[in-house]
Amino acid sequence: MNIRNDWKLDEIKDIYHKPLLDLIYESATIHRQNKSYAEVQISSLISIKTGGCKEDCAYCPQAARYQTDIEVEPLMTVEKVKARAEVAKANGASRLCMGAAWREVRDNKDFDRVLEMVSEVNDMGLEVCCTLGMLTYEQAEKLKEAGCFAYNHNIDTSSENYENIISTRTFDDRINTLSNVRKAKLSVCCGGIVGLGETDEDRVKMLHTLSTMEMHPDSVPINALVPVEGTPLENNKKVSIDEMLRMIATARILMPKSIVRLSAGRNEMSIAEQALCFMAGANSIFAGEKLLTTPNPDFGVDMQMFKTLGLTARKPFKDSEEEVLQTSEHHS
Ligand code: SAM
Ligand code: DTB
Ligand code: SF4
Repeated sequence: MNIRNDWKLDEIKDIYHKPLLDLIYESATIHRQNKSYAEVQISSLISIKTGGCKEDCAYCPQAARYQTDIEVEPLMTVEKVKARAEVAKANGASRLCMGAAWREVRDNKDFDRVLEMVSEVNDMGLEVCCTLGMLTYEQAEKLKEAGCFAYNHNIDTSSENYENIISTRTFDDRINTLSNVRKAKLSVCCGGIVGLGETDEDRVKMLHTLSTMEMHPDSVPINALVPVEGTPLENNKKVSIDEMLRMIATARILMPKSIVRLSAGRNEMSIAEQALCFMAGANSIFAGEKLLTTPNPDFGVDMQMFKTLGLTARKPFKDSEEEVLQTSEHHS
């Protein structure tokens, strides 16, 4: 399969604006060239440090400056994280993603504790992903050494729209952390949010940034905004299914080997709507009753959906020769 990093904005625009069923047919055709198109990777999220964040991301219930119902909680204990990881593993998750409401990682005792969590969860046979805010190269290396597999750091929207959503850091700060993550040979998880009030052009530009990276992100989460009371975006219009489908299908066509994750927003979607997303090329979800702070479908409900749709849960990369080959091919 030909992987391109030289997509032009106009090409992406043409793909994104195709008649919806033509677009889905095209992305589904590409998706089906991947042998394991019916396998869906399951990630489970834990908020290891909740609320009280210094940043002003307009969508985020964890930003200290907005009056939301979130209770600020200190960094979890390693024991508690392990217990949560056991539950996720028993429920079929192959990856555990630990999220912290931090602007950036500091070299202190808290980071040491996160490194211990990473190492313990890795020893349980789960792929570990972290999302902790900005990172230096040295910190990315430490995570890698501790057994971290992937790092999530979203660009969220187009570079042009970024300052309308976040003022406490820049788009380039984001890109800089992503390059530290890549350099430390962590798997890169990077995507964005639909429903922030962005235009179609912003969406196309965001996909352009992702698909023209020297190496495509290994996974691309597409989140629908979960509007939370007290945040500046609390009254934003609900993202419609055709908008999610356009994003997922275009991402699948542009980045054929990447995992495309149908991320936040599934709680508001029917099984039929999610089925279309899988058809269009989504091959990963966040499972478990909570995302970081907002509700998500229960494991049981998702397993029933998998059964109905004939989907299976993907094993951790490290358990599967085939997946290792596929990713190293992408990484070379
Ligand atoms: N603090 C770290 C950071 O911002 O990178 C890690 C955690 S942060 C909550 C991870 C991602 O969650 C954000 O980049 C954003 O894409 C997503 N997110 C946060 N709040 C959201 C919401 N209300 N709806 C959809 N996605 C959201
Ligand atoms: C991502 O792209 N989405 C996840 C994960 N990466 C960290 C987070 C979604 C958060 C939704 C709002 C909440 O639950 O707080
Ligand atoms: Fe903080 Fe991350 Fe929320 Fe922004 S998205 S306010 S950095 S927790």
